[in-house]
Amino acid sequence: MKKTKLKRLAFGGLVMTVILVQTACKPSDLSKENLIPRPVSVSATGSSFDLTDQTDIFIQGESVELKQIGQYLADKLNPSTALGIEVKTTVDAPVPGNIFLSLSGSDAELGEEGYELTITGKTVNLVANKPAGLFRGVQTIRQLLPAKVEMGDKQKGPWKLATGVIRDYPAYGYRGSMLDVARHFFTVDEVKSLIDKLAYYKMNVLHLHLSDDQGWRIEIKSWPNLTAHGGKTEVGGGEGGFYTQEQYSDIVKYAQDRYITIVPEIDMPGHTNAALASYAELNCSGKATELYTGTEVGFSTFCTNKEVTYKFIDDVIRELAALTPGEYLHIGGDESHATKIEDYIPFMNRVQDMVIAHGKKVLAWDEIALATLKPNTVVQYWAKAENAIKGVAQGAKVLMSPAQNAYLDMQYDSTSVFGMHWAAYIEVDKGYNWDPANLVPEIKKENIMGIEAPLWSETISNLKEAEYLIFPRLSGYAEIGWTPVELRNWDNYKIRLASHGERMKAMNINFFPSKLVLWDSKDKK
Ligand code: IFG
Repeated sequence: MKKTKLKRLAFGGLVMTVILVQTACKPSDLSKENLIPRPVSVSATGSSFDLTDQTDIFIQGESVELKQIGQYLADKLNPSTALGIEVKTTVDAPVPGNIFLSLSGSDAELGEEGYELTITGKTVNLVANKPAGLFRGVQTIRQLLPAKVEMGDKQKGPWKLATGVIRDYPAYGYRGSMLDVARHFFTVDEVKSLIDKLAYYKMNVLHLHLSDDQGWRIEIKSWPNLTAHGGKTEVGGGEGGFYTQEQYSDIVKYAQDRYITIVPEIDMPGHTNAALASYAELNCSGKATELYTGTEVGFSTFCTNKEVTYKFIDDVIRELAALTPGEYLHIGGDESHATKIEDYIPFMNRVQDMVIAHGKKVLAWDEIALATLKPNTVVQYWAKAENAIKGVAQGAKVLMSPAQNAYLDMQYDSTSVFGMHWAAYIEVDKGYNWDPANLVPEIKKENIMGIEAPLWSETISNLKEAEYLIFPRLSGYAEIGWTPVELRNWDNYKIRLASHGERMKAMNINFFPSKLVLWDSKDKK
């Protein structure tokens, strides 16, 4: 073979080798990772840390809480990586090649939920002021690994983390969603599955709409017929269901272990037919109503001028407060079209006092601003800005859930199978492209407690149908609640969202494949 040909072959082989070496240890770029919510600051140093079968998670000290967070991460990584990552304790930084979780009280800017993640070729160091911050940082670590890390069975590596430093903390302290378990009942496992996904996107509240015209879903021991009778059905006439107090406490703990607070809602004085059907004395007529399986609203009301009504409500609030570690109880107050305003106002004033007497703060839909708001009552803006503005005028904070931007039961477009469109069609871009602090001029950032995206369940009846409405819009609301508005824009977000299609698939989420997003067809990493 002529020398020149041999030389050409050798050169070709050399080129191939260089390309292979390059690709294999292609320096990664932390600033190009598709994190949602987008972090406050990312600085890349251009190399990578390899998770190997020698990698473990070390926590500083013996804290049970930190061990739980370390174990949570190990349990998320081991099924797909099969690296057998263990949680170990240490008094100081571990040997290189490991992940290290520690608390420092000294970084005020990070606040309660912020974290600093420093990744070098040798170590992964996650620091926060509080355990909640470590837990939020753990979600970032998950998202820095290839999407297949979320698979439940062994996947091919390598498992690399791009190196650099991420400093991150949320814009708002209340970042949540709501699940209406009254129109259609959702099982404990379905609620836990939703909690897992809220955690992945750093959300920290799940509001459970536990009672309405079509169903009462939480056991109240002093009024057992509420669930025995009022929990028997649901929209469309299905078998309904309810949570025993033990099951509700199981949900609360599952959420708490993920640094998510449950906010329970007992809607009143309207949206109360399930209770009125369960106890005749709660009706002004003294006669129990029939169970209702339709989807009309505004036709029911507690009898606001009977003392037994307030005895009932106090018993409900007492039992629910005892089961709820979170600081808020939600008392509804929406669409009380069957309650005269002159009865509604004293009713809502009196119920606020009951909630406070049981050691909780009040959350309620924006109509409550027509009453006299107690000092810590928060107004949840859903329909009428003028109500929320009245709330601000009374010195209340506002929880932003504007139906035309944030109602997850709104159809994406006119072809959507599930949902309604009385407020708007909300495609993924419309759900993302708004700023709570600039939506209503009279509601400024300092008046806003946070954001919540409610899912009403008139048109859905199981988790897969719920996921179709919740995702991918939820990650947009999570970013609105977490990321500074100056770092948010649709053109940047939709690229990051495109890579989350693979992540949502890996997590078996039945998301709506919006045509506005060029979904990654395979796991690019
Ligand atoms: N408004 C009602 C909900 C539900 C919703 C459906 C609120 C606060 C319409 N009240 O939203 O019960 O029916 O989109």
